[in-house]
Amino acid sequence: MTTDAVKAALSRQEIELPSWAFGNSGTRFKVFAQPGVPRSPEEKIADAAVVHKYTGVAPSVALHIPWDKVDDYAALAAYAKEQGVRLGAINSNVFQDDDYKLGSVTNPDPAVRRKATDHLLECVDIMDATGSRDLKLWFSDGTNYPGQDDIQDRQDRLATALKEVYDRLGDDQRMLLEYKLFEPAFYTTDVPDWGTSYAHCLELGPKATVCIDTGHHAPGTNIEFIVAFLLRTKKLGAFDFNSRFYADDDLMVGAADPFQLFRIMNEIVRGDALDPERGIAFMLDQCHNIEEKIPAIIRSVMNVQEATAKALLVDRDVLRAAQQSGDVLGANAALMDAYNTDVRPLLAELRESQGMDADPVAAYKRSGYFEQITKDRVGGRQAGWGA
Ligand code: PSV
Ligand code: MN
Repeated sequence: MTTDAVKAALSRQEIELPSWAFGNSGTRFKVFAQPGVPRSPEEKIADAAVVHKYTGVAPSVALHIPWDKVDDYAALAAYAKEQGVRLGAINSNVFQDDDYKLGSVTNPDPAVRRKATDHLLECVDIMDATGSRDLKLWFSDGTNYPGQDDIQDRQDRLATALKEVYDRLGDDQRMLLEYKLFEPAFYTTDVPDWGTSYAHCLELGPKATVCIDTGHHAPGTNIEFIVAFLLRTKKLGAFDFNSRFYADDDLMVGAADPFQLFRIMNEIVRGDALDPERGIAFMLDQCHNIEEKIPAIIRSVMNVQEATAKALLVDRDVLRAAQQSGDVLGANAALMDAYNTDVRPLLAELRESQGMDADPVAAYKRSGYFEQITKDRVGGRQAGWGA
C-alpha cells in the first residue's frame, strides 16, 4: 500500500470511547479520586469530545446503563452532537444489583430473569432514543462451586433471554455478545469464551455478533486467531480494547503487548475490516486508576492508530508470495518489517495535514482543559462505577 493509501485508511478509522473511562475507577482495594473528574454523563461526553478534538478518530462515546442514566436520551444525543461527537453502543448492566447474586438472565429464579431481561429491553428503548446501533451485552453470570446450579439449564435460560431481546431489535440495530473467562464467577461462567458467544450468536441470527474484549482470555490465548475465525464467518461485531498483564487489568490498550495489538490489527487489515462501513466497532473498555484520564485515553487511541498503521504497511503481495511458496522466514519477515517501522512520523504528518497538532498529548496538555475542569468541577458527585 502506498503511503497515501495508508494515510487515507487511517483518516477513515474510528475508535469509540467508553464514558466510564473518564470516571473514577480503581480496584477492590482502593479507588483514587482525581480532580476534574466528570459528575454527569454530559461532562463525560465533553471529555470524550476533547479526545476526539486532539486525535480526530474518536467520534463516538459508548454509554453504560444505569451509570449514564438520564431522563431525556434524545437530549443527551443532541448534546453529544453539539460537542462534535455521537452516542455509540449502549452497554447493559445486569451485574450490580443484589438480585443478581446467583445470576441475571441465567438465575434459577424466573422473577430475577424477568427483571434482567426487562433491563436489556429497556436498553433497546434507549438505543431507539439515542440512535445507537449496538447493544453490548456482558453477563457476570456463572457459579462458584461445582453442583451450585445446572450448567445446561443455565445455557437454556441464557438462550431464551437473548432470543427475546434479539426479537426486539430494530432493523438497523445489533446485539454484541461479550465473553469473559472468569470473574466475578470463579467456577463456571455462562459466556466464558468466543466459542460460546459465537454459538449463541449463530442461533440468534445475523444481527448478533461477538464482542472481543482483549482482556478476557486465558494467558497466552491467540486472540488474532479468534479475530480471523470470526471475520471469516462474519460474526465479529466489536472489540473492547484494553491490555492485561495478568487478569482483566483494563489498562491502556497496547501497554502490555503492542505486538499483540499489531497482530490483531493485521488480521483486521487482512480481512479488509477496518473501514467503519464494514460494521466492526473498535471500542475501548478501560479503567484509568492511577493515571490522568484524558491523556491516558488519548494514548490508547494513539496506540491503536500506531498498530493499525503498521498493519497497513505490511506488504501483502510479498507476504502472500512468501506464504504460497512456503518461505516461512520470508513471510515472517514481511510482518516484522512492518511491525518494526516507526510510524509516528507518518501519523504526525497525517494529523498536521488535517489541521491537528502532530502530538495529541502535548496539545491537550497545552490547552489548559485540565486546569479548567479542575477549577469548574467542584462539588457534586464524581462519576465512577455506579454513577
Ligand atoms: C466486564 O469486565 C466488562 O468488560 C464489560 O464490558 C463491562 O460492561 C465493562 O467491563 C465495565 O467496565
Ligand atoms: Mn468489556
